[in-house]
Amino acid sequence: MRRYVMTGLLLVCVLLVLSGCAAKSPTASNAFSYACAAGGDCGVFMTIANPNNQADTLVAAKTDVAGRAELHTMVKDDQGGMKMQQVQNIPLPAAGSVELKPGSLHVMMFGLTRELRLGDTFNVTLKYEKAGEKTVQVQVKAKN
Ligand SMILES: [Cu+2]
Repeated sequence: MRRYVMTGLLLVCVLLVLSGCAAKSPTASNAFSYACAAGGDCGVFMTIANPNNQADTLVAAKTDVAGRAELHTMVKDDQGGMKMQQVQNIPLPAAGSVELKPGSLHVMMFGLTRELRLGDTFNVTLKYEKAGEKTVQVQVKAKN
């Protein structure tokens, strides 16, 4: 009897440890870009949900279809318009989500190595401070 109780307790402990330690990765969904010419620059947008009760941070992005990728946001310029500005990282709140969307935060790809046509898909690898690297598939959509 005592053995079963001990085994049961052990199992509960293992489950607690697993649920506490096996932090889930942030997940990016609805990743999209617009059609872009080869050699051009192109923004990538998506929603990133962080299911963990610990904050994480998106620190970098890279892709095979561009020379390099940066994290960007949009800020007001001196003329009252908007301009893109590089950010060092994008914070992901605990149990929250961040939307990368036109006119706001985005992943910026510079020097496309190929044309991105409507309906194409390509991969972008996101690097999180805690969760490490995760690859997301991006769909090339029409601008509405
Ligand atoms: Cu940009």
